[in-house]
Amino acid sequence: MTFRNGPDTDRDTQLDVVVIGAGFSGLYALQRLRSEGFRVRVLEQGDGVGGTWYWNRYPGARCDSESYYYSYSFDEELQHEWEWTERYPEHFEIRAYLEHVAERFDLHRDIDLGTRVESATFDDATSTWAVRTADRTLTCRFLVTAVGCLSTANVPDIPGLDTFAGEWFHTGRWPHEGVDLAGKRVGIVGTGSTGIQAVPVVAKEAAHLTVFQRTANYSIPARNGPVSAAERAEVKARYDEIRRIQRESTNGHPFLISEVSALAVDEAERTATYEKAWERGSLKFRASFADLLTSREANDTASDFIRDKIRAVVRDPATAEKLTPRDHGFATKRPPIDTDYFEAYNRTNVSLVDVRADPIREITPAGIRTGEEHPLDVIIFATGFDAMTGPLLGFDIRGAGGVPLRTKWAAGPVTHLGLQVAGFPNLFTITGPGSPSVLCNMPTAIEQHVEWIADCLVHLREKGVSRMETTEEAERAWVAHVNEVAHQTLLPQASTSWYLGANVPGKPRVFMPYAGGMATYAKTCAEVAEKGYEGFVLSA
Ligand code: N01
Repeated sequence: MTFRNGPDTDRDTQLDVVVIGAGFSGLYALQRLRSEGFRVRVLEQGDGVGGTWYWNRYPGARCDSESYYYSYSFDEELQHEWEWTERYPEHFEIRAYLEHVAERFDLHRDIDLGTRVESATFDDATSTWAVRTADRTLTCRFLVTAVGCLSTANVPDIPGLDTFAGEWFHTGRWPHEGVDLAGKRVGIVGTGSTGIQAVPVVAKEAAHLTVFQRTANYSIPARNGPVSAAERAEVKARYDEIRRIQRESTNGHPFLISEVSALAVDEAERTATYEKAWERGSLKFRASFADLLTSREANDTASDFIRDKIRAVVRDPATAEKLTPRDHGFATKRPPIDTDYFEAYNRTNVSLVDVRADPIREITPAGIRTGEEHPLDVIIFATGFDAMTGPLLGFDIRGAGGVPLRTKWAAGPVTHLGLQVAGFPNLFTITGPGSPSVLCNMPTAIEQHVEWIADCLVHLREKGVSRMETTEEAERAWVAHVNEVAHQTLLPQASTSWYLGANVPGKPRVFMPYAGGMATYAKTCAEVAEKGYEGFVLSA
């Protein structure tokens, strides 16, 4: 049910918290904050809950984390009653799950769907936020952004797109009624996680698929399949342990990274380890050895292993060579997993264009022109997102003194713990830049943030604090730490990575997520709270 209020009702003006977004973060923020007795309103631009999963409905869209742990852990009954059907849930199953959560916890009564926030302005005099939508203004003490990290579609500015006679779509804004690709000549631009999921599915439906690849990518087989009753029972019996490992891990997954260096074992043992991980499938491949993300030499062993696999799968040697990544190491960009991605290039109706060697010059009414014209009926942009900062800068946030967040972040995002920005009191950013977020299984990162914020607001209420704001000093120290930690890894070296903002022309190159690991990060956040919110100024 959707509530739409007239202006100046009590419900609009006497809120403790406004939460922006009703995906994984916003739903849990509402549940948790409301259960602590706060008056909360959630504003969601989509016409349904689900956030990222409300919008991403492209062919092949499913989660790369396994279903049983890409889910909430906060409610024992919820995790025991929900039955996942596949090892990796497809988009509609995740949406069904989130809709179930919204129903189960009676969340809809405090969510306004179809409500896009246009601006949020902090009022110094009252220490409140005014949150404006198209038809009203809500006033709240605390503003919590739950806008996601990968929700602002990046459609490349290619000349001639408006002249294209066929249809074009961005994967992150896929039409809800679906797109009939049968018998069509389809082009997919982009070979990140999304493109790699879509290619094999589209290839089966389209008359012909042309993939436009700028950067070749590594991918590990997902090995998807149905979840058996026995597997389900086993997971449910072990849920406590699974959730504990998730919280104690680097990436929020229920496995720990090996403590053995890839260089400490001989080649036969190393290859056997990789083979086993390849056969098992999943993102766990990157946990095979301790130093895949810290030693170039160690990383080369994994990268070479996958390059060999690509050559073994793809029958045409020239295509295999084009598909072989050489400009970055495995997992230094977000590693995709796939179902028959490389195999798709063995089909007679799939062709590959290397747009680094043969760049896209323009889009014509008939298709995409590189050195030659590729005739197309449909273009699918799997070109990713203006990640992490895009969703926060997509509306006008103004902090103390009317300073726009866009100005504050002109040279790149700065935060303390990825949770607050100096000069923006009472604003909390769930999975903001500077937190583990996208380097982590998202629900694990989200739950930690929501719980920290909720505990913090309870503390402020108990102490009679109406204004909380991080200091520039704490922010500077955290940004320096985030950079230092990132540079202890190979991650900043992948020059085309969206972690760095490199996929969006003109975006400042800043390594955005915190690479120090979820467990370390959560411990730091807990210590900050224990020390009376060190690095934050609390005032009445
Ligand atoms: O986006 P990407 P994505 N001309 O930015 C190319 C998450 N995710 O949507 O690498 C030609 O990774 C670009 O080339 P390059 C996951 O975290 C999660 O695939 O910049 N090509 C690249 O190949 C993932 O990492 C799931 O040189 C252009 C591609 O487009 C994140 O979302 C599933 C171009 C974009 O790849 C983003 O993945 C799917 C241009 N002008 C995704 N511009 C889950 O399982 C860009 N490209 C939850």
